[in-house]
Amino acid sequence: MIEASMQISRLKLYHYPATRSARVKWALHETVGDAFEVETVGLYDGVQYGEEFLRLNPNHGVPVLEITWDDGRVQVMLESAAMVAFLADAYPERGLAPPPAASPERADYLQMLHFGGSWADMMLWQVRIHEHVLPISERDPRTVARYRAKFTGEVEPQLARRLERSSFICGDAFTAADCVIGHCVTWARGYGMCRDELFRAYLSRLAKRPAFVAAFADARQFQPEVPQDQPLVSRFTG
Ligand SMILES: N[C@@H](CCC(=O)N[C@@H](CS)C(=O)NCC(=O)O)C(=O)O
Repeated sequence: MIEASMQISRLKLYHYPATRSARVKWALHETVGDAFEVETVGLYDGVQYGEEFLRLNPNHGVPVLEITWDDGRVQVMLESAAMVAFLADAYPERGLAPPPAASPERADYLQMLHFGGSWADMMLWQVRIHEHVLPISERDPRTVARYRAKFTGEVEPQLARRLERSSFICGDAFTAADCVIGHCVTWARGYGMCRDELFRAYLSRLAKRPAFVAAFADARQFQPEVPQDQPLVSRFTG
């Protein structure tokens, strides 16, 4: 049990440029500035399947957020959307989330944060692994076509309707839900989706935030295609 009075004494992010860990890096910059540690995990080299990393995260992925509490306890979180929500609540003075109470604003914020982190993410992941990660013999063009159509036909119009009405995904104020949805939109655009002007304008609003710039400063290191001779290809479980 974590008591409400406990303080965070150290935060460390296990990261790989432009992947889901960039959502968390962005939320960290929004909340604690540069006061956190970052370790880059060599995903394409298969470091995430090594014994040491698997002890940290049996799901062999980034992000991992290591939280050291002021009593010395160390805890890890393994889900990016949960980390973003946790950081917004842990630093309420940053104003990144409606207060955790029963309110329409809180319900809408949680709805969009998780819509990005699970529903939209699931479709983007299928497209990504079947276009660029799995061994070529295991890639399935039908899966790509199915989830591209589902994303553009179902997800995009829902996001677009919101962005027609307001500057950010939950209204005219930026929230931590934008760290997740904004990341999904950059991901989708990298795969040729979310091409409407309204998505470009949304990203340019997000890109004015210094925390966004800091979080994505290393994005150019990301190569979408995992070369077939990289250890990741033979070990990847999807
Ligand atoms: N649901 C997890 C997914 C984490 C995940 O799959 N991360 C990918 C990068 S975006 C990864 O590290 N994959 C490496 C692997 O599975 O080998 C989250 O959102 O944090």
